[in-house]
Amino acid sequence: MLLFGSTSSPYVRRIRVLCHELEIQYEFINLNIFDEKDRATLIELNPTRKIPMLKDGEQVIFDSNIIHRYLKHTFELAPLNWHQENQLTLINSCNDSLVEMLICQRSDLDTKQDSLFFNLQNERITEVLSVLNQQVMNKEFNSFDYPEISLYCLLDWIQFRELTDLSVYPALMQFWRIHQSRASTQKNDPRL
Ligand SMILES: N[C@@H](CCC(=O)N[C@@H](CS)C(=O)NCC(=O)O)C(=O)O
Repeated sequence: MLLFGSTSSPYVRRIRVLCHELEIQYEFINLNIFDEKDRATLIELNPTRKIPMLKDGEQVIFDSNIIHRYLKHTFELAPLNWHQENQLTLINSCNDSLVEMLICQRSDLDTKQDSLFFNLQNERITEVLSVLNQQVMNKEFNSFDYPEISLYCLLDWIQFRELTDLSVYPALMQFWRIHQSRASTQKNDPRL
């Protein structure tokens, strides 16, 4: 299996951490999606033009969440329950908004301005992080399955890119610190 992605993407990293935890072998193809040659590879394989994607023989799977489902199905592992699916939706919504905001910043837009698009993203990010903080306090992220892995990758990416102040979410900070020492997260640290 080939996993196409970058070392910094939190969506790609989820799959790398998951494969490490489940001892699934794969080859990592590191793409810079803004480099002309690598972008041609991206476009050829994935019309959504987003990473990650997985190639297993002739089958190409787009989107980290579908790759997760594909791997669980292929290796006959238990799917997520509905509560975990909702946790994943929370994490994805916050992650997507932060990606959009980062792209706006890189497009030299003033993301601090009082406008509908930025206000909606900021509201979502703040609200979801506080719900996730509460869920961590309630011990609802207690194993290290895909929702916990996705949460860790989101938090570590926020810290790495300095996207928002996590110190106001003490349970999230503690969760982030605890999982930093795992071999599966250390091995694909985007800072290395
Ligand atoms: N829902 C997708 C989101 C993937 C995503 O947004 N990836 C970002 C990198 S972190 C990307 O490829 N962005 C390129 C773009 O937006 O043009 C997934 O879970 O795989």
